[in-house]
Amino acid sequence: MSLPLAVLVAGVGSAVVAAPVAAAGHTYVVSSSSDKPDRKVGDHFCDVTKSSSTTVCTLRAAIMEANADADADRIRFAITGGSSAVKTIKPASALPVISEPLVIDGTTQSGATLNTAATGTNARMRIVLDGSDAGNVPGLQASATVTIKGLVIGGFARGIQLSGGSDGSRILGDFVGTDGTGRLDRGNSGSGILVNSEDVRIGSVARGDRNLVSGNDSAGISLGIAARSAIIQDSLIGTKRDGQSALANRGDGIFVTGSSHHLIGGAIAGQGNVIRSNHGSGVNLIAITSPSLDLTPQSIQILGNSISHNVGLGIDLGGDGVTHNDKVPDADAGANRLQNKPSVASAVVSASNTTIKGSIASRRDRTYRIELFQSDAGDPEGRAFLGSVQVTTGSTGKATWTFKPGARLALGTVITATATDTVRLETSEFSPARTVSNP
Ligand SMILES: [Ca+2]
Ligand SMILES: [Ca+2]
Ligand SMILES: [Ca+2]
Ligand SMILES: [Ca+2]
Repeated sequence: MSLPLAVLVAGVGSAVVAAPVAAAGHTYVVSSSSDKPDRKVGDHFCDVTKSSSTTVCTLRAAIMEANADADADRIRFAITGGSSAVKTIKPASALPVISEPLVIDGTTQSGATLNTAATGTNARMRIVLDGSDAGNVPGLQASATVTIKGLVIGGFARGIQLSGGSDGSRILGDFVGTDGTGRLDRGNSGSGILVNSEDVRIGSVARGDRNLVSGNDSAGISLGIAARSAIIQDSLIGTKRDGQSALANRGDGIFVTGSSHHLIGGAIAGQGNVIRSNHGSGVNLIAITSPSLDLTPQSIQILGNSISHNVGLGIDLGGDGVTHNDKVPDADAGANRLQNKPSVASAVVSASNTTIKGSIASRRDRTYRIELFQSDAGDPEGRAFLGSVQVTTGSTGKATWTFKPGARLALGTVITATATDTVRLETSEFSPARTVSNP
């Protein structure tokens, strides 16, 4: 694509030229839940009929038109007919791979609303993509930058597949692997979401962007070997729409194979995910190594999440169960460089407050973010984020820390902690649990 000269010289007096962006394109409005193809691709007119007086635009036809030029297009929904407020699109075969920049926005359908709830999601979903007739194919697959918003996607091989070329894509306010109510299992037979591109964002601190990724037969979200710098925030992974009842993904909640520099959750309130009840681990980091290849996940921050009731570990570095700490200077190799976890030495209640004390032994002269969590008895993960403290190790590579939660914790509450290296941006597994006791 070439830009007009007027665009390139805009901003007279400045030597800086803005990065080229795809030209604003067309908006295609899906009016029918049928699956017919566009009748004449490339005329910027989404229509599946021969009639000159009637226009019928399907999702398949709209994607075909959007793919026909390099402009960044939008697909909106105004489907009429049928008795239900929820409109279900059942492709009879794979939809076209999205090959040009595109926004597909299911929240444009009448009656759809974004989540406003603090916990769970109360989003009203109105557009369902049902893969039960499509064969073993992905629901939406992209090789260009896409925003996929406000859609329910279930019953496919994978719900959403972001392949090479889809850098910068956004997955916001979607239900992947459930029905439109967010209560029933309509899992995709593989991962709910598979990412193999860079700078992909799944959810954000905005409540309306909260995704529900549950009921899938493999991982909820899989970050594959070609992924880099993904951000996964404020999404519900393994629960029903209430954010609590189990609707497990049968693999890990988040599965990272051989890719690096991701942020799962975040240090700002509202960025954490709920990762709960999955049949694998909550977050699992796996290296892919061979004599000619070293794809070991590094620089993966896991911050401020609620991780609980998963069958495996809350966080598993290496996919091999509990990884034990090595001695200072924590030089062992592996996923997240096998960052040592902190130790919680005591968690004691008085009449008015709770004091948690612990230690870390890792690299020398390094600052760590220690995150503290509250969990349920018998579940040494991190159900409720309590807060964090920063500590710096000296020349010994060791430091102690003290943390006082804002509220007094009940006797019997289980406390765990993680450590995140603030230079390498790598988070440990959860520490062994310590039960809150009397002094
Ligand atoms: Ca057309
Ligand atoms: Ca286009
Ligand atoms: Ca491990
Ligand atoms: Ca280690």
